[in-house]
Amino acid sequence: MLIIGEKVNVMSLTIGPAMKNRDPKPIQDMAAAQVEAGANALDINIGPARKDGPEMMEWVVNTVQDAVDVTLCLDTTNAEAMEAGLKVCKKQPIINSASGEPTRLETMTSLAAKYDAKLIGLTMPATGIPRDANGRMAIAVDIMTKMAEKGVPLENLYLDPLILPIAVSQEQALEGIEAIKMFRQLNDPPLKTVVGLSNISNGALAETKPLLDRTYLTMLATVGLDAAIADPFDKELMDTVKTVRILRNEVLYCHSYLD
Ligand code: THG
Repeated sequence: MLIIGEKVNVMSLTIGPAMKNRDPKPIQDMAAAQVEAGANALDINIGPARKDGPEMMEWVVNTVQDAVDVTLCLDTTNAEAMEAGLKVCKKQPIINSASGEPTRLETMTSLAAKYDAKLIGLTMPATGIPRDANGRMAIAVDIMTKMAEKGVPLENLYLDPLILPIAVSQEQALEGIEAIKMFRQLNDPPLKTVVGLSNISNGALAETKPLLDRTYLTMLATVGLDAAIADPFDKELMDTVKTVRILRNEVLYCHSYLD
């Protein structure tokens, strides 16, 4: 199970202004602290960045790379900004993300081919949100087909069911689990899967958020989830991740496996 730290995010009250003012310190501190806390990769979320997207993404990627040496997951719908970031990544990057929307699917899969990047395929239709696991599967197949057309190896694809908040659409939590099961069956060896874990607790009370996140992670782990965009500063979540790695036989057990 791979953990992609979610905290370098333009929505954050410390990171947003630092991105705008090109102030490296808060961004580098946030990157280093997440890696220290156990993140294996970092999501770099600059939002839609309509104004100076390419220049902003290039600067943020270089800033983060000066502080840490992990895989970067570039999170923007702005194609020019995505390409500017991909150009300067030192390690094989992850494009976050393509969706079922035809222009975005075409552009992001082309970029994955051009830069030998991994790609998160968000199984979100051109309009609205996916209704159930079957709706998500149809988009997953579209994304897979486009990947094959561009010659991107399927092992570079992570399918994302798009997790919705439990407080808003309670019936969708199990559809997300079902989608992970079904995505894996699309190929042999199984396709890889990822979720934005904290989507599940978005809008819930602060005291229940951590419990919602780590219980859902455990349920997703049971059906084979490969990666999660998550909060590495949630200590109990990270202990759960370590325990999942032991129970799935990904890491050799020893009594002090939490240390
Ligand atoms: N799939 C993919 N990418 C994604 C998501 C996904 N990127 C964005 C998002 N979902 C995951 N990233 C974040 C980043 C930051 C926060 C949440 C998700 C965040 N949340 C507030 C916090 O922690 O304080 C709380 C928000 C609230 O509950 O009000 O900062 O699904 N491919």
